Amino acid sequence: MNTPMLRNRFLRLSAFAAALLLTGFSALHAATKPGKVLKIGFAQTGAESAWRTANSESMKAEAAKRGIDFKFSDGQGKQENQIRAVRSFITQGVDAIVIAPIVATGWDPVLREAKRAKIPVILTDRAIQTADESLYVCFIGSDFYEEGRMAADWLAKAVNGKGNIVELQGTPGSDPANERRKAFADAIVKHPGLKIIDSQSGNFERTSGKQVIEAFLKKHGKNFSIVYSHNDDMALGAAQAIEEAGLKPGKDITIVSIDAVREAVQAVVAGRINCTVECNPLFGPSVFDTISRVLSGEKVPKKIINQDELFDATNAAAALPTRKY
Ligand code: GZL
Repeated sequence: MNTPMLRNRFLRLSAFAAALLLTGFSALHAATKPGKVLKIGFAQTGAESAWRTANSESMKAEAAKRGIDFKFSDGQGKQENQIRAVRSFITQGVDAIVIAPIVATGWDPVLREAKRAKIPVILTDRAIQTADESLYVCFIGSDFYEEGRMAADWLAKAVNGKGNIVELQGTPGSDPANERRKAFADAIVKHPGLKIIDSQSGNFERTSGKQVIEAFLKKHGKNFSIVYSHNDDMALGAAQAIEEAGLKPGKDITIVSIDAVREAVQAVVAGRINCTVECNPLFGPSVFDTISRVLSGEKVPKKIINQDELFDATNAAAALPTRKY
């Protein structure tokens, strides 16, 4: 092939590469063109708890405020519903997909479909287990391991490192249940007087939390003096079961929980729950800010962690008036 032919081929290839590059960028930037209405799909886990209600409201309110065409899907507690919703968002050609993955595994296939469709995926609230971190842009949520550690450290001090514990676990296979269980167990190793004598899932739901503690009271009688609950809805159910058994929650049985929803902070003030570690659900603004950055081609951190604090008898009353959820 002589030089002019080579030169023409090189020029044609360069023009093709440039067109590809410009098309890629323009697709991203087109999503943020002034006046363009963003289309965002959100696959929510369900409506299992007060925390979830606050989280959904935060996302919906922020989307409305920003004039976003927001496609909200309630997974009703089933991963297959969430996966179906993500596939529908891909078919609709949304600009970005947000997922609160109900469980941590089984996401790679549908995330690969989103990647092939060049639709960025943001994970919120709960993380996933995957070998391919390129399948999602970033995770926005709390550090569940830290929450479990904070709960255990608070408890060890409150009961002088002694007592039998029953544990109310969250949704089996979910990131918060996995991390909160592991963190708490890791933290109480330092206190041989603290022992988890039983553990069962209440699926983050109030009724189930009550039923599990009713069963534990029958099975263990007075052989436990502490309930560690992975969320407030189950802790409030536990407090009810303890009362119906003629005991005083917060006094006869210490209750340590996580979420810091309003009703639980009120229960801390009333002395029915002893401590709740915050897990802030109000990250709608942070999610949509992050999506705007991503669609503008900006690099964002792989993890954006919300800060959480702890409420007990020393600070719950003062915090209550300004609690936003
Ligand atoms: C935590 C969230 C958990 C809450 C529960 O980010 O996934 O799910 O702790 C909720 O209340 O049901």
